[in-house]
Amino acid sequence: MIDLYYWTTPNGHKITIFLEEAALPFKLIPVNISTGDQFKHEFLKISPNNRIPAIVDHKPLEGNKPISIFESGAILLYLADKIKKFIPQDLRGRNETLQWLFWQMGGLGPMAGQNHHFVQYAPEKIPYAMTRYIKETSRLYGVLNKQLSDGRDYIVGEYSIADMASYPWIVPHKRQEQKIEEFPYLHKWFERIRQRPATIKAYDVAKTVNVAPSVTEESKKILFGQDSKVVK
Ligand SMILES: N[C@@H](CCC(=O)N[C@@H](CS)C(=O)NCC(=O)O)C(=O)O
Repeated sequence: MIDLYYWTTPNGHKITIFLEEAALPFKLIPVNISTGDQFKHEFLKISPNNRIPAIVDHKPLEGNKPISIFESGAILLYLADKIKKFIPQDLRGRNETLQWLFWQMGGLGPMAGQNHHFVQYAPEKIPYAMTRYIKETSRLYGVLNKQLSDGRDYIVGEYSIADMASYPWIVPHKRQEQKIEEFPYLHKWFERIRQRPATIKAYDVAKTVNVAPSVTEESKKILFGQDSKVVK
């Protein structure tokens, strides 16, 4: 059994998408990041960066001791390696998948995250910051659109953890001030993933965990006022 420490955000959705695709049984443990659950001592032992998602696998392939993993990219890779699915098994396919997974982790995720921050949440409208991240998000959409432009259905051909990592960060395309129809290959890819039964199930799970998702003034203080004291 896998314990999933989860909240209903793009990085959380990555893992429910994987687990639903793989039909792996899991126990969902909500970590409400709007109320500060991510700073609890027990959670920090599993996720020292005070961020969701994290997992504990009670039945790893090696040994009897449970293994805990934080960072969504590391979790996706661990799970894909465990079941030998959603990552090609040949050298070239595996490395292509890792490049796009790292592209999401180091590029699309953080840049779209800053876009969300400055466009939706920052208390002041800072035109330079907003333009910077809207444009950078657009550039990254362009990169993904080009990768998909040779007629392939998914980022590395077959459906993989690179797609599962990227899709949840394209879901808020309107809030990111992107016109998805201007990226035709990306748009078709997005619809293809949106309609997969496992994707639908993963987003249905989210609705049961967080019935009224909203970022309040109180939660903004928790989410955006952190310094090193929160992990002491
Ligand atoms: N690089 C990390 C980022 C995780 C992350 O930023 N998680 C957010 C939700 S999407 C979170 O837990 N935020 C809690 C906080 O900011 O205190 C990953 O991919 O796992």
